[in-house]
Amino acid sequence: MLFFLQSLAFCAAIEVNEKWFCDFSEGHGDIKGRITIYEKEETVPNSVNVTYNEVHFEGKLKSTNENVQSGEFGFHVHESAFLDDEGGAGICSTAGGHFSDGITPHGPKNETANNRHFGDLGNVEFVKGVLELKIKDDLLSLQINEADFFGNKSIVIHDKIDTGIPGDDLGKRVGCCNVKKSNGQKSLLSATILILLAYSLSF
Ligand SMILES: [Cu+2]
Ligand SMILES: [Zn+2]
Repeated sequence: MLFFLQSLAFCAAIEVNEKWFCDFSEGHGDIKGRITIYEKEETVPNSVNVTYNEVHFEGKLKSTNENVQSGEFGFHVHESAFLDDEGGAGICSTAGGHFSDGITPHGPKNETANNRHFGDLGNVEFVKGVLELKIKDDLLSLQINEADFFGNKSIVIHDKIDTGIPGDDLGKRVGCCNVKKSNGQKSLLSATILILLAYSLSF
């Protein structure tokens, strides 16, 4: 019985990672597919207990845009969730500008916090219209009390490479998705209950 409960708890705990998602199919653009987003604590190499959080973005996207087939294209977190009705201003226009503190300039992903927007995730690489996404970032956060929380914002893909140089043309917006919390919260709760149950039975 105990083993059964622990196995169950383990299965539920794996699901806990899938707390957020972003579905490009909601964005009316030329990019379709859904990505999973989760935050994970990492330990600084060669340290005993110095930790930092890293946000992971994973999934597979497909582009039907003729300009976005093979190559690198700008990928950013933008400041607002886009509206279903863009009001004729163009695909993903209501997503606003890049998510930032309003002070720092635009920059490449590998820059430090003071030299790029929170949302500057650089570029992603499509091959024949397919993006196998697997990136991580340590500036953004999924903790609601943090200044760099992006759980209520959007992700936008552009039809040009992002050089990281402020003022350079980022190209048109070809797809976007709104970051949303998945039902993973339920499994977090059930995992907690199962773990508690398993432990109480083991004593
Ligand atoms: Cu952008
Ligand atoms: Zn930017």
